[in-house]
Amino acid sequence: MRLSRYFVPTIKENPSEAAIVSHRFMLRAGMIRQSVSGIYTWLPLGLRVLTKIENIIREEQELAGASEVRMSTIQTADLWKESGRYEDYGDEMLRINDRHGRELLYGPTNEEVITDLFRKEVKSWKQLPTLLYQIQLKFRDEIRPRFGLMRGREFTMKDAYSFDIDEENSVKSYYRMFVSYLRIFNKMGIRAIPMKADTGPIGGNLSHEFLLLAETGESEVYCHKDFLEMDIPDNVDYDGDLSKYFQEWTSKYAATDEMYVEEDAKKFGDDIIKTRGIEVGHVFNFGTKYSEPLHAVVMNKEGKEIPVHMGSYGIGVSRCVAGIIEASHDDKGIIWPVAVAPFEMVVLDVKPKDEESSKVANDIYKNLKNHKLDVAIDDRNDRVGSKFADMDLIGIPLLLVVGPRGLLDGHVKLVSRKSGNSINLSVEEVQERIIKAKSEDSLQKFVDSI
Ligand code: 5CA
Repeated sequence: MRLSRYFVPTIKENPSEAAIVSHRFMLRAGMIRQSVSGIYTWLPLGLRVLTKIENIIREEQELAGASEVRMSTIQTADLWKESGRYEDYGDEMLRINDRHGRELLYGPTNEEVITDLFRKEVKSWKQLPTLLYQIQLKFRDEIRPRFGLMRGREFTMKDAYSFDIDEENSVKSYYRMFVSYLRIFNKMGIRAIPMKADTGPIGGNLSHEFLLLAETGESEVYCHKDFLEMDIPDNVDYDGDLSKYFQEWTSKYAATDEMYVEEDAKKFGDDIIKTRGIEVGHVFNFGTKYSEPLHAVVMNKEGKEIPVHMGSYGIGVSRCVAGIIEASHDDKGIIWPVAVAPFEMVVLDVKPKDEESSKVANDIYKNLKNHKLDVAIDDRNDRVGSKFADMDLIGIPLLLVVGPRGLLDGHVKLVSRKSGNSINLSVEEVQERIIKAKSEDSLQKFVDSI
């Protein structure tokens, strides 16, 4: 990508409407713009991050045995009347009438629609377990949309739904998703800690929220400090026994203030830290809460019709973008983890008007692109100081500075956004090292080593 032809409307001043860091930087870095209160347009840079997060989720959900679907955003009110949630959901639900006066709504969540699909398609225990997920827009008419994407009205959610023959098997599906979530957040470059949670309007009695610790979080949390260092499940056999991971990650104390019980936390003494967190995911196991009223039944082995046991599993995809920024920034701008950065690296052409150095910059850019690097070239004819400031703001992990002065000495300069450190390398060596790191899938390690 050539930044001279790219749409990156960066802003120098702090926008007055933004109360938290992530909102401020997303506006300033030209990632999003508000269209109406709590509703946003994604600009190219922001959309790149969102898409990368979505793809990490896809990869890991498929590994865990879930299949992707896409339901409609508009739903019929009839299903919600059948489940008994239509009135309960209140003003957060955006209700719409079509030209025939039929009652529709913009989906705030999808338990009813997926259960309707399931009951029409699945009839026998032999077809279980069924695990479906989607990545899709939701609408909740929040009374106070705030903090940009953190609490929007329209937002992107990953929602998954599990269907099992009995309680025991549905808990197994719950563990699958639980483990998958630990891996998903880790891949995004953040640590989200599972905490005992209240179930709210979704219902059920087994539920965990995944919280990213950050001072700006909406929830107060109490968390054992060991969770900050605990190993993420690796080489997971999703058909094996996953309860060991669940036990490990719930063995010590972690709870949001709604669920906090002082006596339970006290056992861990000073190891409990009190801080704030951002809820980036929430998983629920709610048995037959929807399958009974909606009559989602299957034939069991004995030939008897029984309601299926269900769970639902959400990730606030757009909220993750904001959450990552809250967890990773400095006063100059965002510091993206490589896995979700809009570009892994930018070649900064210091003087696009200098034919010789500009050619070197362009050759490096093309070569790295051919080697599958997600690289852009900053070939804009701006002052170099303002280009550097933009790159710091946008938060590209690796910046390769190519200018006539360095080339005279035979080198280009590689800068890590995270540490601010830089190394001078020859044109050949810099490309070799980056290509090697990319091919070994160790770009983040490489960045951290600078
Ligand atoms: N049906 C279940 C799970 S699929 C459900 O809707 N769960 S939820 O209500 O907890 O939402 C799932 C995730 O969406 C939350 O953990 C949160 O990260 C995100 N989320 C919820 N409301 C908003 C909002 N207004 N703006 C941005 N993200 C939100």
